[in-house]
Amino acid sequence: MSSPALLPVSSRRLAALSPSSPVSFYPHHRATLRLSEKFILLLILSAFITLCFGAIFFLPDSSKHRRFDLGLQDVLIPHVEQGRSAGRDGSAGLQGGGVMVHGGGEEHRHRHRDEEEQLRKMIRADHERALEEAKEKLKKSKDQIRAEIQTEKNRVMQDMKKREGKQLPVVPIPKLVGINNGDPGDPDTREKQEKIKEMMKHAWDNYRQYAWGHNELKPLSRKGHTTNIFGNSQLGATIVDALDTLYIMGLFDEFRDGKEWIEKNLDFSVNAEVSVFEVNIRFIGGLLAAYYLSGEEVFKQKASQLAEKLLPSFNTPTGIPWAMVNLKSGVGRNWGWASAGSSILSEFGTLHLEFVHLSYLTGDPIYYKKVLHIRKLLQKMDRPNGLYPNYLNPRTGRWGQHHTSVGGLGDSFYEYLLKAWLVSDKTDTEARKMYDDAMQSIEKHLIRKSNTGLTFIGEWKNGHLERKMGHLTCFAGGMFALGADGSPDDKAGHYLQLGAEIAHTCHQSYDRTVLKLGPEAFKFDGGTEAVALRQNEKYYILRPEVIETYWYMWRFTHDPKYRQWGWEAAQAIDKYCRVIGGFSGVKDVYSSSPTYDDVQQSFFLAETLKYLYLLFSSDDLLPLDYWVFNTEAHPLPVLRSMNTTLSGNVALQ
Ligand code: DMJ
Repeated sequence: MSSPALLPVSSRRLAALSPSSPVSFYPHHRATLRLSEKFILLLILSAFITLCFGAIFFLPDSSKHRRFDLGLQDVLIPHVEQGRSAGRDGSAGLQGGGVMVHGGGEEHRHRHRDEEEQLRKMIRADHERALEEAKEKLKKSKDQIRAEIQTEKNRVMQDMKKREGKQLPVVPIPKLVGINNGDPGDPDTREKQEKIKEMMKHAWDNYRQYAWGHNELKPLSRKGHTTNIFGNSQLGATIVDALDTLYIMGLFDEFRDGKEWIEKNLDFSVNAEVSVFEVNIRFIGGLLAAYYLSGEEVFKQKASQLAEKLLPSFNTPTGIPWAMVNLKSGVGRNWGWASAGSSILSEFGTLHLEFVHLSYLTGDPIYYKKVLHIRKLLQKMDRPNGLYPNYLNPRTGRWGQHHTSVGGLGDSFYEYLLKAWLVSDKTDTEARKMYDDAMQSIEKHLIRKSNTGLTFIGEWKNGHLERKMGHLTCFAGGMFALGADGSPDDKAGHYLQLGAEIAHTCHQSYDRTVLKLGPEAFKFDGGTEAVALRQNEKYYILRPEVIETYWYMWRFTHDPKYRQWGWEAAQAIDKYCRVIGGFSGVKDVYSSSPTYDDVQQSFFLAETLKYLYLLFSSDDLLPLDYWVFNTEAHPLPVLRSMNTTLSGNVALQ
């Protein structure tokens, strides 16, 4: 079939060009011929294209593996390289050096498939591991994220408040320091007062020289010291804790030095996990007291900056704060040693005074709401024998171990119930009622008389009374005296008497030692009365509680024995705890040649020396009608105008 379409191109061209050809006379016919030529060309072209596509799709594909490899190349290559190098040093690796090595033959293809399979498994395993890790991280950071969100919320709230230009309450500056700076009047007492001031200078000057900016001083090593309660960061705890004592004693140059350090160096945006309780009582309490005494704004600012940093610790399912919080991340947690992940009563229950003042000064109700929430929660809970156990789980809201103490782990919770009432100018009757109820149960279950008639406060542990009293418990003498006025059924005399009895017992714990300084804990078992038996309870670390009780008892009774007992303690401290580089705790108060612990605790300057100084001053220096001392002896004024806004019965909006 000689169809024109099948003529060779050259013949077709000739036919078209030849003048003698019949087609040249019939133009239409000529056009028809051209069209069929085009059609043939098109056919050839499409056949060619079809051939090409066929080749692409149907011919054996040598690049098939390559396309698969490329899809995972980013993931595969590191493994291949790994396989190669592993193979090189002879250790485990991919046989044949990995998938990128290709060869011919069935055997090779098999090996190739195995390697691929192996790689896929590795990749799957890697992905699963990465996924698990990511999940874990996500879980961990949830708390952190929540804390950060809360901190941010707080900041925004604060900013809004400021922008609203809300009128803050006028700060009441009650009689700050008394007439003639608390001059006691008689020369003998004045001399004692001066001696205490000299001891304060010795403690401060050495800290200033050897440990400036550190939390505490090591008076024998003459260098800085810190503990985990301050997150092991240098926050100048001694400076902040000592400020108001310096001010009260009229040591104004030292006070100015401290203020300057705070202005320039005290920064709470540090990656430090601190104790919420300790930082509250020492730093917030110390800064607020310094502010109220001196009127210097910087102290108020620093106190509220720190308070904001503590707020994330309340982000728990119950609102009971964690014991510790990281100042930077806001992540909180509890002490590892606390029963079943619990928070500690004396820690979450010792925030009220400072937080009420923070709300008062900043105009932000958040602080007050946080502590009021804790109280409301405690009120609702069942109490075994009417006693508050020391441990409470912040996740479940359930009590931990049933252990009750007016000493360590419980102490200042009771103190703050009473002081919440006092700081509210006695309008927070809810707090007073809780205090009175608690005291009733404590008297019934924990307070006993020893064989020789010493009144002591024991500890309730696992269903029985442990006849042991801690140095820390000795503060309770002062608390009973302070709470006597206003007690139910007109029992003021009874509580004042109870305070006197505790003061007497604690004095005995000092008097029965060689150094005339009290041990950390003492027993009332069999023939033992007010004496420590265990070696690890014989130390004295410059604690204030016994002297604190002497001072309250002095204020309420003016019985000269309290000044006498206080003077005995001051002399013993000066004799046995004073070293060239400051004051140190001692390890055994029953030994005539005691060894030192080499720590000058910040509370020695905040509390022990302050209470001693006040004991030898006139009553108009920080009168108790106007001031309430926080548990670290930082005086905060009674908020007389707060009765309608901050009493326990009125919820702040
Ligand atoms: C102080 O930090 C406070 O008094 C606290 O309440 C318990 N104890 C120490 C000093 O002993």
